[in-house]
Amino acid sequence: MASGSWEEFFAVHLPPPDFEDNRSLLKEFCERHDQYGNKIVLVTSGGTTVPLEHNTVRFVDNFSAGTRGSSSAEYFLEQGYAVIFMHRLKSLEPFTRHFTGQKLLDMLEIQDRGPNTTISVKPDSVDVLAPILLRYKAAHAAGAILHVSFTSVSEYFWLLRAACECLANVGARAMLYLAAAVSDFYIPKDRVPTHKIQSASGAPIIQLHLVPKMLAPLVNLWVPEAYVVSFKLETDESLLIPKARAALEKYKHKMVVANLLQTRHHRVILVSPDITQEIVLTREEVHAGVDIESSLVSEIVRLHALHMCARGERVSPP
Ligand code: PAZ
Repeated sequence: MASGSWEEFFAVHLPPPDFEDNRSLLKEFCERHDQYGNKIVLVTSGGTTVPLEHNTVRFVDNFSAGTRGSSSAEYFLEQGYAVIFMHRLKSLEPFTRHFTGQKLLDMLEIQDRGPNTTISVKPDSVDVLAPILLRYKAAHAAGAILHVSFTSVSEYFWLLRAACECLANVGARAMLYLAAAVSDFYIPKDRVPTHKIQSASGAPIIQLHLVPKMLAPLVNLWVPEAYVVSFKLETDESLLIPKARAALEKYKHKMVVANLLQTRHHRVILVSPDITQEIVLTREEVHAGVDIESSLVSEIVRLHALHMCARGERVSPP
């Protein structure tokens, strides 16, 4: 089934309730950093949902824990970028991603003395916590990171377009790093029932429609000067590079980072019109907990600098 146009999508799907607040935050953030000539990256992270009911009990989800996006955001901050971190609510976030589950509580010890109870970090955890806490505090004190969140695919598109509108003025100093896993299929608003689908009515037949491809207006209309990096996730190796190349050919953006679900944390392939470059972590690096995003972000930052030079922008060191 053919997808409707992106204009139609925005006409039919209303903005989320907190949209104007987020738009103001995005505008203030971009204007402040633009004023100082800073580079700004929009990192999208996590998966979008497609609700099956307006009062949503059930939804179709896209797989992504948010590891790629949250880790990359930290490396962009290290490289001197201002970061808009646009993520799926409750997916991994920069800095706190290191302490999921019980990890943070396990690093603490408590001296239970009634009203004089004290809580402290265990001596052998200080070396782990301190460097992350220092980077977190520094990023927040400098106002270098803005968090905005989405859940459904339509919330994602509204935020994406609003962020692009703010980044348009930043020109070639803006980068879009689109690591979120965005639904390819959705149910048009007028076909979504208001209330929970009842099993008593029998097994529902749900027809999904194609989501319009937002990369086309994004590259051509919304942020034509920006350095745009999209991601391609596949599970079949034979499709990975052909599909990455086809996306570049179709949307004419700067780079596709191709990865396979099974190996995404230790192998990525950077596909641009001129090069195909693989980054692979060694077994030792994987064991040592090295993030592949460290090398990935370094390489993309280098290519962004070339893009800025080609457009006459001064490249400031991190
Ligand atoms: O968030 P995560 O680390 O679990 O996964 C990252 C990823 C595989 C979702 C990302 O690298 C990616 O490929 N995003 C684009 C997905 C897509 O093709 O829609």
